[in-house]
Amino acid sequence: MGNNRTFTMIKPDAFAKGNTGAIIQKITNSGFKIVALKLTKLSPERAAEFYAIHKDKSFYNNLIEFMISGPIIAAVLEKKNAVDDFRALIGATNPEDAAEGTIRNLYATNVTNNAIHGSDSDENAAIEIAFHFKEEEIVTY
Ligand code: DGI
Repeated sequence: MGNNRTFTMIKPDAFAKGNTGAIIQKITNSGFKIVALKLTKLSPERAAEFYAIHKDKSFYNNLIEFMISGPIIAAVLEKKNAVDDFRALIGATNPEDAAEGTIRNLYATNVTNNAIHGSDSDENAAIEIAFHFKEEEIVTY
């Protein structure tokens, strides 16, 4: 009852280091239900569209270059209070500021190579889910 959705990507650094399994286990152990999941690689165009809000930032080019550098794992997660609880689970953007035991604390390398994405609002979660998944790819169970 009352579950809602968030969107996540395991980023290229965490995938390349072989941390995908450990991260998915931590996500499911924390009460999130995976309802869609895929391995994909962002094109430069799609990465630019996903991060369009940051296009004027100093870190934008590094961010896009990093996000297209290898495969990502994209997923839709369900839980009560999914967006906020998932942001708490992943920790602060900069792993130096991420609380002990959070995914970024455990698996991120630096503020750019920070292992994982989590939507920051219900509105953005809906946009990001639709960006990566067709409705028929999201499983009800
Ligand atoms: O929602 P987050 O991923 O925690 O953070 P965000 O939406 O503000 O930024 C998206 C990504 O952009 C973030 O995961 C890493 C990168 N980024 C954000 N702020 C900085 C940054 N990269 C660098 N190098 N420096 C920053 O201050």
